[in-house]
Amino acid sequence: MPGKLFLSAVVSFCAASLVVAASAATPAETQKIRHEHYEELGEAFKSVRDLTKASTPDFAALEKAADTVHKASIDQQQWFPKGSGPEAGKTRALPEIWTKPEDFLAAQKMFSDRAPKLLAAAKAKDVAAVTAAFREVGGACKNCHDNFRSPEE
Ligand code: ASC
Repeated sequence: MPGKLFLSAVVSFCAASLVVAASAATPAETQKIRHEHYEELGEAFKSVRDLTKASTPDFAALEKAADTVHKASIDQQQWFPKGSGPEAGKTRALPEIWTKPEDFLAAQKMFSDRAPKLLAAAKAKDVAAVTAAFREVGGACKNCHDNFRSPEE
């Protein structure tokens, strides 16, 4: 029935437009959202450290924080689309992110390779393993900051 077919085409078109609209952030918005993602990651990472310092750690909170860190380690590969560098506004993200994409991906992979260990240690309620994994993940944070982020002004 052509009427029904037309209606379903209209519905699909609208649905597709919604998807496009949802992902069409301006470069400045992309920078802002990226910044917020890293703030959230930093908070979660610091809470992992703080939670392990308690004599009786809150393991549920620890696992939640480690999970946030782990998810960010995967998601961050989507946070640097072309055009969201210094040309789009004030950012500490260095141009090398886009001019040396293989090196940047390797730095991101260092993080996503190490984060699962942190989550596993939190799930196992193994404080010593969390502390060790925290240090390793922190090394991946630092490696990327040293090579792909400009110093604070
Ligand atoms: C943190 C935080 C970072 C990393 C980094 C590790 O807690 O906010 O960016 O650790 O300093 O070297």
